[in-house]
Amino acid sequence: MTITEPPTPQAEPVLRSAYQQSIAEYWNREKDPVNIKLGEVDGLYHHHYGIGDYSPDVLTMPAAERDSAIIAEMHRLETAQADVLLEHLGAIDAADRVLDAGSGRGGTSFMVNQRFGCQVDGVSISESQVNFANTQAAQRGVGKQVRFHFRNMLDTGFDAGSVRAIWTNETTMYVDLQQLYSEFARLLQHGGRYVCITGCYNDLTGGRSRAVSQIDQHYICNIHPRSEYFKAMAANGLAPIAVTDLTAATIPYWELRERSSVATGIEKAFLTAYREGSFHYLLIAADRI
Ligand code: GPP
Ligand code: MG
Repeated sequence: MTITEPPTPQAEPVLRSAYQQSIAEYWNREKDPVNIKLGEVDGLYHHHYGIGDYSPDVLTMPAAERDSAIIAEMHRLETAQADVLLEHLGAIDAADRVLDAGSGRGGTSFMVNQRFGCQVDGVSISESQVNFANTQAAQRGVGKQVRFHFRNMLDTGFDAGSVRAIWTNETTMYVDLQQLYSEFARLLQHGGRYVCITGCYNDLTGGRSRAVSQIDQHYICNIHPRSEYFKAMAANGLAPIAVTDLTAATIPYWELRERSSVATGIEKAFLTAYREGSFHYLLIAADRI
């Protein structure tokens, strides 16, 4: 009797569902001035929001300077948000490897590499974002240290125990948290740190408010309730060490954004959701135990 080898299993496709394909299409097409013009301020392209007070002077500047001053101020607040995320990553050595899960155009990855000198891998299901971010890495001269991959954060293919830290900067609303944290638990070294900044809805107010549903619809995402984060972390060996409610700190960013030339129309929904208490802007840092 001859034993035939089973055929080599085909590598799983990066995009696993019609839903993931629609998200990839959205981000492959996205060239919104609210992200591009802000990124052009200093070459750090973010895909997250801002925190901290803005300088009221930008609103009373002469018309010719006003618009670019507001854009620079919004960019400063977005970079301040990423700085807070970095402060929660713990001790990272230059020899460490870290993962940006949902890396967008690379802004947070470059800041982490600049601060810690470590190797950063970013994953995104948008090939346009991956190409954009890799071009940025080459231009910045950090192409050997900061690499972006067309991979799915639910199944990165990276080795178990290979990363010291992982962060998700406003990306978890696109995925199932149990699946995500099961993958993170596999990737993180014992004692490795996970930092999440997210918008989540308030379990206490009972389900998704109208404003939260509008945000979901705008970005084709599924905002999770606050409680879901802690359940999924606990179930996957991630023990929270810090939880910071950034809601009050992000409201000025949205107020400024609403008055800017790059407003996208979603500003009112964020302001309503935050002010009525149906939605929180949360940072959670957790250790892999
Ligand atoms: C995108 O940032 C962030 C999301 C799509 C996730 C939604 C976030 C929540 C907190 C619910 P972006 O910078 O690409 O968005 P925009 O184009 O609106 O600035
Ligand atoms: Mg943006």
